[in-house]
Amino acid sequence: MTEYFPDVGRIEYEGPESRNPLAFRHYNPDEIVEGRSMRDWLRFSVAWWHTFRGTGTDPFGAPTLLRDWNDGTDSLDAALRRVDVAFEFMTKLGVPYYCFHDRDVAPEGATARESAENLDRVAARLKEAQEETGIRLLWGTANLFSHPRYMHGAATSPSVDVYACAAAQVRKAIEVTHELGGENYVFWGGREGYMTLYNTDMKRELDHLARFMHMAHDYAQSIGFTGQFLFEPKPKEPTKHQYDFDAAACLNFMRQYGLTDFVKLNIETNHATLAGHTMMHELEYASIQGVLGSIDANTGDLLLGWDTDQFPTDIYLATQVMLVILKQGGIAPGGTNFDAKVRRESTDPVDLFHAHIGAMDTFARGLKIAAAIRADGVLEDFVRERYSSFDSGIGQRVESGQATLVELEEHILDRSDITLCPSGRQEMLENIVNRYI
Ligand code: XLS
Ligand code: NI
Ligand code: NI
Repeated sequence: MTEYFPDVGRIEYEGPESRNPLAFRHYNPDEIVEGRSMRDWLRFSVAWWHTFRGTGTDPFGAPTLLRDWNDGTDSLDAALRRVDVAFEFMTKLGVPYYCFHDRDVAPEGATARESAENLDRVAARLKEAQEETGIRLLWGTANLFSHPRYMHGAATSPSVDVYACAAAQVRKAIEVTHELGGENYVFWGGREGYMTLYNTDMKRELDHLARFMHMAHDYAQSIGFTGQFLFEPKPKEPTKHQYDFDAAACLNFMRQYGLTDFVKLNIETNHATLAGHTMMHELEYASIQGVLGSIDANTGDLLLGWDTDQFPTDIYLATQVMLVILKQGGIAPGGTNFDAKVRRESTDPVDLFHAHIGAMDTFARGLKIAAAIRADGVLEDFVRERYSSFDSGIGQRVESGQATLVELEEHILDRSDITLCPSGRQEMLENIVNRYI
């Protein structure tokens, strides 16, 4: 069998002192943290589209990532060959999961029927490769944004024919995800939004999108797919305003249309920052409402205002992510999917290894640091103390719903000793977190 990465062997854990760039210094899959292995906390996944289909094009330039396995055609042969490439890569990396869009793994045909047949051919090969390697599918999804027919959206298209094309694609993608034992199914509304309200019936578009998701769930149930549905927020790009703007907008939509019983959120770092939030904010917001389902781990660039999808290397960021995930008790059946691409100047296949190794080590460090912070209880104790006036007396009556405005007024009416509450101690807490980094 052809080897596509002949110069790279299995990536091993060598510990923090290692100077081997093709080894893990922190990700030690069997190491136990808070009673669970790193592998199980982190549930890493490789994104098929970026890693095996990425070409390095940008709006100004042609492909720079010229891979042996991408012959420039979108043939079925190339698609089948890519399965070998991917499973060699993922096996050497030691990653337990992968994710794909239907069109990443198999070529689009002239009709929906032909596309479905192509997908079946590749799925059969994916299934074999999964069985040979033990690598599993974290989630599948459908690409409802690349084809020109989706220029006005897919489940929010003004054309019912286009809506039906999207339905056919999603039906098939769910079926294949199910066949491959996928643990989740993702909706990212690539063009589910608008460019101008002058031509848009927002109410009808939102109604149609919700109907679409209900139909997807009905279909999933009819074939016995019990995986988790995930909705992925993103504020803009490609459209000017996406309906799935951020966690709050998604959750409001899910509640309005009765979707919360079967849909959770897949939160992506670069999308959080594009929406003007931190990743930690989005995760915490989703988690406290019981809808944090999975993460797309990447990062944006401080100076670039678009979705640069870079590999995460920031230890503070990973620590903040893992603080929320540990507090939630884990993220399964979701995982940590590297929805990230190497820069177009990183032209060698080995750069794909460097990128993933760095990202996995960054998250492993984030996990260890977050666990250490939690073990000492430094943040938790401070926060608990900060709200302790609500633990008893009238504070407790507020929380249990017994207190009234009149009673609260009486509580302070004649008092002149109301202080500027205790200090928030932000700088001290930042210094404490730095002790653990
Ligand atoms: C694009 C999205 C996409 C989804 C899957 O910005 O992040 O990659 O994760 O369709
Ligand atoms: Ni994503
Ligand atoms: Ni993205």
